[in-house]
Amino acid sequence: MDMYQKRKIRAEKKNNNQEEKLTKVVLNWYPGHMAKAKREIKEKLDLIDIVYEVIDARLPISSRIPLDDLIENKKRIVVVTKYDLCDKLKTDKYLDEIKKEYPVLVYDLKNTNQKDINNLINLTNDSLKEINETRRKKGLKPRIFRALVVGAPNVGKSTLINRIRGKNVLETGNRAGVTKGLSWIRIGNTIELMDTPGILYPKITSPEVGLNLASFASINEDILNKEEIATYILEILFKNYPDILNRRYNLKNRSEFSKIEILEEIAKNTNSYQKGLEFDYDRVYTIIINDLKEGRIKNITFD
Ligand SMILES: Nc1nc2c(ncn2[C@@H]2O[C@H](COP(=O)(O)OP(=O)(O)OP(=O)(O)O)[C@@H](O)[C@H]2O)c(=O)[nH]1
Ligand SMILES: [Mg+2]
Repeated sequence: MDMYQKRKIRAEKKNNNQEEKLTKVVLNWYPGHMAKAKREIKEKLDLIDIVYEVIDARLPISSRIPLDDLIENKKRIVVVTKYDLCDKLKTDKYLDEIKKEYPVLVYDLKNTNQKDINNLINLTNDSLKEINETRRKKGLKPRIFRALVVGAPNVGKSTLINRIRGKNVLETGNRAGVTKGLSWIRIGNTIELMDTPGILYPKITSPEVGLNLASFASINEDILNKEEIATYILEILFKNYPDILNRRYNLKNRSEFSKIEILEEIAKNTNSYQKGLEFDYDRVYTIIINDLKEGRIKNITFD
């Protein structure tokens, strides 16, 4: 082995180690407000009749955070948001699995109508009707039902509540950690919903789950390495949705994935140059990440 080869291997090793470390950052992102939110949810659990588990249609596995410890055996409805952005064929297969355990409702929260909302309200009232039947038998007045809305960051929990309420009463935004505390929102005189901050596990066990959550802005972008996330997005699109990728960035068809080649082509086609003729890769990473986040790249499911 000559010196050049040795140096190349050493450089590759260093690169791999760096990537490993970066993924670890993603896997360990667990800000204080999440731990606090979980504690507060636990404290309020006695008040809760039913849980809306909110998941992102593009991540029907990765955006499902393990809830059993948190909500114990409360009744549950799985609410799937961003259905307008997913690969419906793929997502529906996963949803069929979830349906074996819980009722599932899908939403495009950018375009909801009253009928969609009523489906959730009626399902809630129906699932809980025994509560008021028992009360009636005891001569008590019916009481309001309380639902906890819970899920990973940025899946659309607050947007869902705004739609049900028919008014923008909660702050929303396309980034992780918009909601910081718990709040109750009253819907008519039958249901009260509790909005909660997005939560994750203290340690995400699979790098793939971490990268998937990061790709859809469920992990605060300040801590992310843009190159790592953008490369991951390109790899998944190349593998599963080559036509969508090629169309978005006017790429030529290729049979093998080449990060450098693809980044160069995107840089050219998006006019991403630094001073002179150097490509501005940082700009390319941002373009890719934002295109996915803002839904300009759609009909995709990453799980
Ligand atoms: N296209 C589309 N966008 C959606 C849908 N639901 C929510 N969004 C967008 O997703 C982003 C996140 O929504 P939020 O309601 O703030 O999410 P959240 O789960 O409350 O987030 P945190 O409070 O940070 O945990 C916003 O930009 C919403 O407009 C949907 O069904 N389709
Ligand atoms: Mg929120």
